[in-house]
Amino acid sequence: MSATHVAEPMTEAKLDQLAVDTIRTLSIDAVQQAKSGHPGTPMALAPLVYTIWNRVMRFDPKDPIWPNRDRFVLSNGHASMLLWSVLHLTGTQAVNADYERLGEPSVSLDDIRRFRQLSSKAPGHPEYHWVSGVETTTGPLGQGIATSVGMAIAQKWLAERYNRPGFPIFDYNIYAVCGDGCLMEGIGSEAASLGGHLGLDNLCWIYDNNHITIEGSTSIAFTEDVAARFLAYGWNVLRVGDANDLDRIEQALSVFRATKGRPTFIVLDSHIGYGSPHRQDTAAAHGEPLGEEEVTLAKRSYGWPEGARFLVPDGVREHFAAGMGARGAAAHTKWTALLASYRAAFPDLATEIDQMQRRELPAGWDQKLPVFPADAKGMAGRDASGKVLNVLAQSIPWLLGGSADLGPSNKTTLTYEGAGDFQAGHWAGKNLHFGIREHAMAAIVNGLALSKLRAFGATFFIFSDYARPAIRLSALMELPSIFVFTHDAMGDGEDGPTHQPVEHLASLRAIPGLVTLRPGDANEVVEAYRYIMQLRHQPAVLALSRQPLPTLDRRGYASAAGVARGAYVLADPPDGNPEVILIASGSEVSLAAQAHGQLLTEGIRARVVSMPSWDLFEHQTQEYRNSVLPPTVPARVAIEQASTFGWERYVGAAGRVIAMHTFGASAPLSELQRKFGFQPELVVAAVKELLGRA
Ligand SMILES: Cc1ncc(C[n+]2csc(CCOP(=O)(O)OP(=O)(O)O)c2C)c(N)n1
Ligand SMILES: [Mg+2]
Repeated sequence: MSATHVAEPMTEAKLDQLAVDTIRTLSIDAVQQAKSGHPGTPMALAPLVYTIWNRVMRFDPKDPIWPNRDRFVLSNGHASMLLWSVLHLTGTQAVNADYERLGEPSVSLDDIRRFRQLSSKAPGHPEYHWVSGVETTTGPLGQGIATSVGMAIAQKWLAERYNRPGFPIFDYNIYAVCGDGCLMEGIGSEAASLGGHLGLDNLCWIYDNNHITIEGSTSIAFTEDVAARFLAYGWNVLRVGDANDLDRIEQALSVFRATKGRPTFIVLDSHIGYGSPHRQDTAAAHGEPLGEEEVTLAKRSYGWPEGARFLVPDGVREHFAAGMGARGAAAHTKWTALLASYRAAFPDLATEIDQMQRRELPAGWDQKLPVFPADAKGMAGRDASGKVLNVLAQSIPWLLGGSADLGPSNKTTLTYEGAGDFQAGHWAGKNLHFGIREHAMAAIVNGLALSKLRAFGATFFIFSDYARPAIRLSALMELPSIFVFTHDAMGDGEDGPTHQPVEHLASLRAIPGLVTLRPGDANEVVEAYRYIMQLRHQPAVLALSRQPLPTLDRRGYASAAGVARGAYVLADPPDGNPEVILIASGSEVSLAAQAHGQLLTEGIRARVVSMPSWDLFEHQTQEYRNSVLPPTVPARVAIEQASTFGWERYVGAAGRVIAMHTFGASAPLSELQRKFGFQPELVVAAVKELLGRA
């Protein structure tokens, strides 16, 4: 008699467990191989991420940029192996920055083997511009959850503008996972407060309540009642007491989807390093490889083949294909058909959706941009900006934004008929009220940009510091976010040094890829916006004056179109052969122009270069740059109401920099200008001294 061994059939529950443990062991192996990374949180949260992805989320791995997909944000970005595992196991496909499908996996098993190595698609933290399927770059704690509020605002706005009865073109949800760090960070609180105020019921945060951060137990620094805090913010708060209970997690997620009028916060009690006998529930599980011995013990606890490395057992990929793969494909197919009939019924709206998705602009978007007449009294940069924004917001339906409670000062309020305020239930409004929350504002602007809207956020330039980490991420992500900063220098005089930016230009100019523009008059403001609106993969900062600046007579001066090149020759001596070059930005451009006139009368041949953007200028050809700043003219004076830092680059060792060495002072602007040297005669004196003609 012979017996044939029949393998036990795999039940759904067993496949679930196998998939969860595959995420765990891929994470463990990748960190061990790299000798660097964070194994503990993926080990704990594999069941959560598995449940969201395979049971709940509507996401088509074949098209990770399908506009109506649910969004998944891993705000505790150090647990990136969770994301690399599920992107790999679902077979998510790669797309490039031009939205073309590349016909290859977003994250291959080889990438995971090369976790944290050069050119691997499994880098240390989730990187939006680098790996398809990553919805936003995370790692700086708190940024992900704050950005998710922007994504939720975007969904509400898109649904309100584009959905029609029977046509739910945009009805997706946003899931964000966060840890203790995200909830300790101020930005997390700012964003949660605004999300609760707006009643964003398309937004679900899941809190990994493991009581562990790097220094040990949260009992050393974080003992508040987090759930009570979220109740107070107006969120629906749920608790799942066992992070391994897939059904309870799924149930909580379905409560979220049924909840109307407020966002959902799920407290998930978990054990960092779950399954590792010596590391579980310790800070050591957070950021160190387990070590070979402990890897073996952890695998033994999962019932995993102890010697296997990077094992994806038969049936796991198929299980994801049958779950998320099938659900996502069906939803996507249905949506594509829906969009086709929508296109027939609402062709104009469908065109808008197409253009927005490709980051294109509607035809004629810049036709109504103003041209400001010459005016010696002039106009403040912020006022010109307000006029331009009001034109652009009408010609570009998906341009929206707001201020951190400074709308009346920033002049960013959209005042045309029908612009409206964005509030709970008034989802079509184009004026966002961020409240006094600059950091969350900038992250939310990024979330809107990630959702393909064109968005701006505004505050005083001095408080760009409060937004800087999110501005930096916009550049890292290559997003066309727009930051409008007014009161760019000493123009608010009496407010004094607390309100006078000094080092901010230098610090923003230092961010790679960020376009920083400080226009010199109203027409330069127009040209700055014309340039910014055409950006598809770069963020921009505008530094605008509070006080009126003369609107230059462009019949006598060069056209403001030169703004697009970063710097241009505004004025030359009559024979075009300068012996000295004055370089200025913003409010100092008209000052340089005045000094230029005075110098000419004294027989000194000066050129004035308006330089609104170092970054744009650096991207011009050497030939163009030499034509603006000829190497044969070493006598140069830079004038800017900001830190001197960096101007040596353009004036050279022999040049002069009229700029700030201190934090300014509290006094009327005219007195400050005199005290700090921003007067035509002082510029003239500096030039004469430089030329040895004093
Ligand atoms: C803004 C910011 N500050 C500090 C860090 C460094 N850091 C990375 S993870 C971490 C601890 C996070 O603890 P928690 O969020 O509880 O994550 P867990 O260890 O539980 O996964 C810290 C301090 C960071 N990434 N971002
Ligand atoms: Mg923790």
